[in-house]
Amino acid sequence: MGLELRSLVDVAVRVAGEAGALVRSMREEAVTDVDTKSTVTDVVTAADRASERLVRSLLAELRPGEPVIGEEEGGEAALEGLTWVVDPIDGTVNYLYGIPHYAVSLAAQLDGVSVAGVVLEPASGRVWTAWQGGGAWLGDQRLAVSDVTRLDVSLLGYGFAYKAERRQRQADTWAGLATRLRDIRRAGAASLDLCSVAAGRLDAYVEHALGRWDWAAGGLLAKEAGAVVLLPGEAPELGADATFAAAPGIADALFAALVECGFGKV
Ligand code: LIP
Repeated sequence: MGLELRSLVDVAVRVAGEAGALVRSMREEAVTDVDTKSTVTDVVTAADRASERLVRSLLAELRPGEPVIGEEEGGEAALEGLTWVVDPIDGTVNYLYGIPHYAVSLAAQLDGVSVAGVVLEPASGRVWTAWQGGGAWLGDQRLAVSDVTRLDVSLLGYGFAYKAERRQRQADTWAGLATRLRDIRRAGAASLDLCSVAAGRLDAYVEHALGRWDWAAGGLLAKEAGAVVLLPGEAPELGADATFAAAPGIADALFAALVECGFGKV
């Protein structure tokens, strides 16, 4: 199986690489063709759509018959066998504003569990990869989570919901949490936040309301790098749609602090 998973990573890297090149090349035109989805701040550009179309077309050629779930065109997971999960641009708001912190995220899932994946940064060229049992990598550098053991010196990545009323409740939970941490970072791309946990650039990351495409590749990277990872539905105390990834030395303390500060009720 190891060889097969490695070959899935190679497919993902090739496909995400072509989509990333397209996204980077068409930004000037793409940001003039913007729509919104769930709220006026939840944007989708022509590049998001073009990237997903390209990913789907390439996968149909390279992996015929395997279903694809994508942020812009949806899709259903296969009842058996492999499903591909794509976020054609993760960090779309950053892309729109010209902030070079966005990614193409592509993962292969077996029965809904990620087994291989890539998070590719078109702006920097950085390629993050992982496969089940094969570790997490940035290029050819093997990744490991931080060895932090104290919450009060930990750096937490976070994301806010698009819906304003939920954002207010999320902000309210910080009243109790902010004084217990070193600091927070809100970078705007879930897949890259999870990669940062894998690389020890963040000690933990939490967010509500992510799509499968947001966490499918990054969650595998964080887990393969040694993080405690809880995906939506796995930590009801943090909320039914919470994603949690933390270095093992602070995972329990952070989980308890989040619950105590009402994170699970936002
Ligand atoms: C984004 C996530 C981010 C979250 C944003 C948005 P998108 O994904 O990566 O963590 O806070 O609200 O969901 O929409 O750019 O693919």
